[in-house]
Amino acid sequence: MKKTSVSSSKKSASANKALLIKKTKTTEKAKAPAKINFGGLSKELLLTMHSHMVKSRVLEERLIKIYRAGESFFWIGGPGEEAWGVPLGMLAKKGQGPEYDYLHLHYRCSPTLIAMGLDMTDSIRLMMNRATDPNTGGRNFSNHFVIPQWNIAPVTSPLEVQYPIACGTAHVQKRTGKKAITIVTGGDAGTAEGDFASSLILASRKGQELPMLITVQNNKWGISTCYDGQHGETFIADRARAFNIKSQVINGNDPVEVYLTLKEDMEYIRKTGKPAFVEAMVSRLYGHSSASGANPIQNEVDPVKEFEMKLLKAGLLKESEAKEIWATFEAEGVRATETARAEGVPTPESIWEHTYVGSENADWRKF
Ligand SMILES: Cc1ncc(C[n+]2csc(CCOP(=O)(O)OP(=O)(O)O)c2C)c(N)n1
Ligand SMILES: [Mg+2]
Repeated sequence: MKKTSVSSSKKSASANKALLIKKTKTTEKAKAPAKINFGGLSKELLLTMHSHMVKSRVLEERLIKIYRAGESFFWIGGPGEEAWGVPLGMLAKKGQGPEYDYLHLHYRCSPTLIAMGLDMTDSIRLMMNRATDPNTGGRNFSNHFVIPQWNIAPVTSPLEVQYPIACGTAHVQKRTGKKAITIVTGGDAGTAEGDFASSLILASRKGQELPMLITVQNNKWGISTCYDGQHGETFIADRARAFNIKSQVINGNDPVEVYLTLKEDMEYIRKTGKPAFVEAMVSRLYGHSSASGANPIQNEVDPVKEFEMKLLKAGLLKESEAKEIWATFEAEGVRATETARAEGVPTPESIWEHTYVGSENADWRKF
């Protein structure tokens, strides 16, 4: 009897212990970080990428709010290209002159510039056409940057002209021989322009190859024209392959894949002096521009949310930390808007500035 009782109390004690272990295991299991492959990138680098991506998204959504409030005429920008643009900006060798990388970007380049250190206020000054806009003195559209100190060539409204222009800076860099490269970005539809084909020829001539990272962000749309009806080739990257250019298609919504690809390609270009081509499949989260409504598009992958979810699941980021990151950038965006709002617009006479060196004879009425 005693034996039984001892054994039964032992049994219940061990059952309790088992229950406890099971409970702890279940709680631990719920909290246990998921094993996610981040390609060997450090936690610090992953969190920096995330922070830039959030900042860029918050900035773009602020620009859209400014447009909706009637405080600007037009919006076009980069929400949906954060996973592509941020690693690109982080990897570029920033500085002025041919010993640093040149960037010939297009109008969805805000993530790249945020990663390079762009101040939100300067983007908003451009959006609100303020005279204080350091890019154009308040004379151009949103996201049409030009930052000579960082080798950011002027973003052009005519599509694709940046590609052959980029061959020019790459040519100078080839002569300088300092392992600096030229980077060019653009959309899928624009590759129908002859300028794009010309750049592939100029970049790849045997013995005269150019140190260029040629890229296309394929969001499958050119305003309202879809990719499938417009392209005979399966991938745009296939066209680069025909010129013997190292070429690949990647998931531009995954910042880890983008970072690793670009790092490898940039090292290849710096080492060999030859071009490389990347086609990145990306999202277009708010449609083409304010001309098409700038409303969220539901069936597109949101690269910022996807990456944030992965970091949370892997235990590299806490829910509360993520909330704070978003809130901090929101507050920064509000302050930046208030600053820009209080500043003046360009004077009529300033239209003649920067037309010719020293503005001499710039006003045709004085000829
Ligand atoms: C030479 C030229 N042709 C047409 C236009 C009008 N336009 C502006 S954006 C755009 C669509 C571009 O699509 P894509 O190159 O895929 O870039 P995305 O806007 O999708 O990033 C067009 C046709 C232009 N700006 N320049
Ligand atoms: Mg497109």
